[in-house]
Amino acid sequence: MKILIVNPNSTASMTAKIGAVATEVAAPGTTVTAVNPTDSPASIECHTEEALCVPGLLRCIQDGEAQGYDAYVIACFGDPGLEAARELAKGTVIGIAEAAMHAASLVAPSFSVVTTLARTTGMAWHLAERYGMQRFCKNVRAADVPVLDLEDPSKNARTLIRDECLRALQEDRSEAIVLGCAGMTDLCRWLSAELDVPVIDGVSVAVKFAESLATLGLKTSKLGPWAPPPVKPLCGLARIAR
Ligand code: 2AL
Repeated sequence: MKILIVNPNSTASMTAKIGAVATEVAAPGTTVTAVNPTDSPASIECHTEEALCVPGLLRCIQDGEAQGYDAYVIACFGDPGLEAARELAKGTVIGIAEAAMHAASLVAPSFSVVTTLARTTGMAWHLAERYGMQRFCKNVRAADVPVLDLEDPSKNARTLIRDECLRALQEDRSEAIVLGCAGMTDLCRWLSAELDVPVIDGVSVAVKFAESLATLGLKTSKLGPWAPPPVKPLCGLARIAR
């Protein structure tokens, strides 16, 4: 089975980190490839950047279709372009926020999301609402760590995130932590040991959900809103096929 992970930001070091974690959790016989568009923002931490990453992300999905991938993971916590990607893909497409929130709801009565910058907390609340996860989500908290600081060991990001997770457990009284950025994927194991509660990394659970659904032969329904987009002239940025 072949799973394509698309990191929709253009930071190759983050893509490599995501690919390494995904490969570690994948079953024998599953090949995981992580890619990123080269024509998207270096990180995604506002609505504008989320919109700007989508054409490049959709090109990656189109390329994946041409290469016969069985399933896809969108590795950004805003789940940008998720439904558009489902229109283009035959296999399942899983966003890491939806995967992480659903997984958290299976292992704890409630969870807190710990994300990067405060301005992204509203975006995560919207997703919780969209996925019916609001009743499990006690809070969305920001560690005030810009996404690209996660790539720079001198920035002390892991301590800031750990401390925000501890505050979440004490103040929100939630029983699990959802990591609110794909760039936190490599911190999951360390944080789990530090906090002694379930810490959910959306990249890892999305890979396992994608793998499970593909194993069961489940694909994206093409009946209705996730049918392929109508064929019409597309120009400039809107050209998603190469
Ligand atoms: C993200 C993420 O997962 N990748 C990125 O560039 N921005 N999400 C976030 N809340 O900062």
